[in-house]
Amino acid sequence: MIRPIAIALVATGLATACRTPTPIGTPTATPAHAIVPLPESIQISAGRGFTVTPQSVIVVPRDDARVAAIGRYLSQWIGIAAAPQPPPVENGGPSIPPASIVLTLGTSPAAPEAYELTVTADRVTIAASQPAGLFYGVQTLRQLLPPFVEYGGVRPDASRPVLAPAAHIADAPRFAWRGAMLDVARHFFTTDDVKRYIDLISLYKLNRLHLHLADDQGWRLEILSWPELTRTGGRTQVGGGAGGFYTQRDYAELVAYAAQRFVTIVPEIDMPGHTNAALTSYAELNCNGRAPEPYTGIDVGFSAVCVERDATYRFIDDVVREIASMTPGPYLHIGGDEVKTLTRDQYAAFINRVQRIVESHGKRVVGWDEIGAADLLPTSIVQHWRPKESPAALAARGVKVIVSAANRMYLDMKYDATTALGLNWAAYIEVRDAYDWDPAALLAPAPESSIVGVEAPLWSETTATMRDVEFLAFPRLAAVAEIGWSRREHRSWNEFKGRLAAQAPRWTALGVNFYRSPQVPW
Ligand code: TNX
Repeated sequence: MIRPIAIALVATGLATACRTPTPIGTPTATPAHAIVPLPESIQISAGRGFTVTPQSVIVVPRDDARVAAIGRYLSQWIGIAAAPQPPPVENGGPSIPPASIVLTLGTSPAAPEAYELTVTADRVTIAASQPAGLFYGVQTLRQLLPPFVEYGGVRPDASRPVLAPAAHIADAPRFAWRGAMLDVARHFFTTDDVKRYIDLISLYKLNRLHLHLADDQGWRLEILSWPELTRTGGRTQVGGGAGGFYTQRDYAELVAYAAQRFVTIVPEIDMPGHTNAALTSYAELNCNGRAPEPYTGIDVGFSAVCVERDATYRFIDDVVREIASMTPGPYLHIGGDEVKTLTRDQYAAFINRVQRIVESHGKRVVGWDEIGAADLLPTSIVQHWRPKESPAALAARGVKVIVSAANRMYLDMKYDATTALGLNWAAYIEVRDAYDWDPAALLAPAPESSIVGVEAPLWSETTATMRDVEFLAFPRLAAVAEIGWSRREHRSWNEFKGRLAAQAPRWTALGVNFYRSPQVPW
C-alpha cells in the first residue's frame, strides 16, 4: 500500500483539454503531441485532459528519498508549494486527493528505465520499477504541458491553465547509453555551464555526459598528487584565453547534479596523445625531459607522453586513482585518439598497460576507436568516431561499441557552408542528416546487441561560450536523443520535424540559442 507524502501545488487553472487523436507516423503540421524522443507507444485521446488545480498534489511514496527528489524536480515546472504534507487519512487508510500526480515505484514496467504514464481528467499516474523510469515519465509529462512551464516557478491561473491532454504512454529506451560529450579542454566551461548542459540533455532523456577533461590546450580537473596539472596546465585554452579548471569539490558537485537527473558523468583523460597540457606541467613526462611551451592552437596529433618512462605510468596510476575515487559511475575514458608520434606496437602496449591500471581501480575502460589496435579487455568499450573506419570489424570481435560517427553525430560540424561556428572536416551536418540514418546499419551484420548506444560529441575548438555550444547542439542533439531512445521502425523524418518544430517555444522559454534550420517547419 502506498503511504503518500503530498506536495501541494499552488495552482488555479481549471480549463479542459480537447485533442484529436493522430496516429504516429502521419506527417502533420500540428502534431498531436510534441514528445521528443518519440515514446514506444502513445495514445492521446479526445477526452478531457488533466489540469493542475490549487488542490493538486504530487504524491510520492513515503521513505523513498530518490522519488521524493523526483517529485520536487517536477514541482519546479508547475508552480509549487515546497512543504510535503502528511497523508490525508480517511477510514483508517491513505487516500489520494483529486487532481493528483502520483509517482509509484513498483515491479512494472520491468524494463530498465521504462515507465508508464497515464493522464486522465482527475489524475496523472507515472509508474516505473526504477527511479530513472519515473524521472523519464516526469520529463515526458513536462513535454505534454504547455511550453511556458519552462520559465520555471509558474503560478498558473484560470486564464492560462497548466494542462496535459488525456494520454496513455508506455515507454522504454532502445539503447542503454545515450550520451553527449562536452569538450571542456579546448575552451573551459564553468560548472554552471555544465549544469545547464546537463539540464538540457536530460530533458531529452540522455543519460551520459562524457567530459573531455584534458587535451593539448588545457587540463581541467584538479589532481591533488600532481598539482601543476591545473596550476600550469589549467591556465590556457584555444586562442590564448585564461582557461580554468574544476576543483575536486566542483567535480563532486557536477557528479551529484548529474546523478539527480539520472546522468552518469564519464570522465575522459585523453592519452597518450592530446597531452601537451600535462607535458608542459611536468617535464618528466617527456622523453627528452624538457617541458614544451603551452599550446593554444587547434592542430592535433603532435603530442604524446613518454611511453617508455616509469614516471608516465606512476602519473597515470595517480590520475586514474584520484578520478576513479571521485566518480561513482563505472566508466573511465582514456581517449587514445590521433597519436602520430608512436609506433603501432608502442601504442598497443601503452593501451594494454593503461587498461590494466583502470581495471585495478575498479573502472571500465572506454576509448576512441583507435584503441581497437590493442588487446581489449572484455569489459572495454570502444567509441566509434572515424567515418572511414567501419565498426563492424570491432563488433565481429565481440567488442561493445558506442556509435559517435563524426559525419552524423559530431555537434561541432557546421550545419552548412554558411555556419559561422564549427568545423567541417567530417561533413556538413544539417538536421535531417543528423536524424535520418540508423546506427545499427554501421555495425551490420553484427547484431544490435553490439551497440551499447550512441553519443554526440561537441568539440570546442570554435565554441567559447554556452551560446555557441547551444547553437551547435540544438536542434541536432534532439535528433541524437531520438536515435538513442526510439525504435528505428517508429522513426520518420517527416513526422519528427513537426515535433522538433514544436520544441522552439520550449527552447525560447529556456533561453536556448538554437539554430533555425530551414529544414524544420518552425
Ligand atoms: C577529432 S574525435 C578529434 C578531436 C577534435 C575533433 C574536431 C576525436 C577522437 N578526436 O581531437 O577536437 O576531431 O572535430
